[in-house]
Amino acid sequence: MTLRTSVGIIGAGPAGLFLSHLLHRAGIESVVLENRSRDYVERRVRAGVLEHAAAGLLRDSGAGSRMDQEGLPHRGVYLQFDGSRHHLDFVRLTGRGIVVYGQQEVVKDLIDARLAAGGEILFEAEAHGVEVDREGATVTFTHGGAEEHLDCDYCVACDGAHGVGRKALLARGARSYEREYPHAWLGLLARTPPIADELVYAYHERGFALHSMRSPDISRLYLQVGRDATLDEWPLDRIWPELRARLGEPDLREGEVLELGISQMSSFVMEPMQDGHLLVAGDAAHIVPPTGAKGMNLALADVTVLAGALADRYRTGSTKRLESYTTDCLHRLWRAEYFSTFMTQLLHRQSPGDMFEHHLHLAQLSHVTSSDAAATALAENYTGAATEGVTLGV
Ligand code: RFL
Ligand code: PHB
Repeated sequence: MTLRTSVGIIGAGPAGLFLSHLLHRAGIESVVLENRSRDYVERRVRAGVLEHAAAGLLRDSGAGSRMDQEGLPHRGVYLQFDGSRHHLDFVRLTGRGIVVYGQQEVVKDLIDARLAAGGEILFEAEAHGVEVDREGATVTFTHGGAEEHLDCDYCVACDGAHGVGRKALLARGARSYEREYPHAWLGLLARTPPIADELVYAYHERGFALHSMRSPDISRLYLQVGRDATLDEWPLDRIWPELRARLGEPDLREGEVLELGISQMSSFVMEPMQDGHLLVAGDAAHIVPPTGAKGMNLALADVTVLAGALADRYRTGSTKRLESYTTDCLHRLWRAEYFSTFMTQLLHRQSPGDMFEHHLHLAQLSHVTSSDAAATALAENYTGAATEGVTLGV
């Protein structure tokens, strides 16, 4: 069977769903293909921090009402090192804060909004390849055991770092600038009350730890582990004492573990992010290490830019903004890469036992927490690097 739509979107993560939502607002039809089930994508635990403007994009697009009720507005974060916790007050430093709201909640809200508006999302529909010509694109996918085709004017691949969109662009000559890190993050979601009112980024001689949260009784906790670490090496009776030690919280209460996993850290930026009628957005176009909390924000910002360009194309016939999509995004992307690398370097142990490195970390952290200039630079990036200058055009 062959389906036909204006914009074919691969991937029902924040990028693909928000794009479909924005296109609908602009009166442009789209179909979303997602290889997982609805239940799976709504439960997948990932990011948790929305920049001030990313929260504004969701709100202004009409998809932010649950975020406004249940999201946790934070003024800043804590940086912890050498046995003390220092608050960075982003609102005082920059006039804007962040909203802590789980990515899977954003995904649920966007799925609800699309389905309520009659939008088409095909779950368990796996894209295999994209053919592009001068007129449009065709996505081949499997759905319900049958091979099908989606013909569209434009294909936007929002299918993550391992999807078909990135592969197709690389095969067509796009470059990918890449970096691997010697660390990974072990993450757990646990039914235990948060230890602090805002996020705690903790640098410790034993390695980095992050305390985040989802609600007054659910915490999201992370530990720096080695790149090749496995869950077998990290049973819960090793994880909890390690969290207590690195977070300096001897009373951190063990709670039911709702999710546990290890994710490796890497960076890449694709250039260009488009070739004719094929475009990529979100993690399909770039990956950042999670320390800067930028990935979901970048995904929402990319597709906001793209939706504006597509709206122009359908309204006026002009492809000018579509053609400049990559250049309109790159500055923001590299700034987010730079900041995420900076945060990773600032907070992670490179060579355990290297006391020179340890003292450099302490010096850098005490500068950031004692100088308003250094703190403001961090706060500007934390609250705005991914979405700076991006406004809702549709
Ligand atoms: P997604 O969310 O990966 O969605 C891609 C979708 O495409 C589907 N797919 C396919 N569908 C059909 N056919 C195929 N062949 C397909 N191949 C793949 C997938 O099933 C999926 O549903 O990408 P998107 O939309 O670009 O969104 C990006 C974000 O998910 C990602 O950047 C963030 O989660 C990164 N991130 C964070 N970002 C933040 O902004 N703030 C944070 O606090 C934050 N913390 C994190 C993070 C990522 C983490 N991990 C797991 C790497 C913390 C962690 C631990
Ligand atoms: C999260 O809440 O999952 C989270 C917060 C901040 C980060 C990464 C992840 O830098």
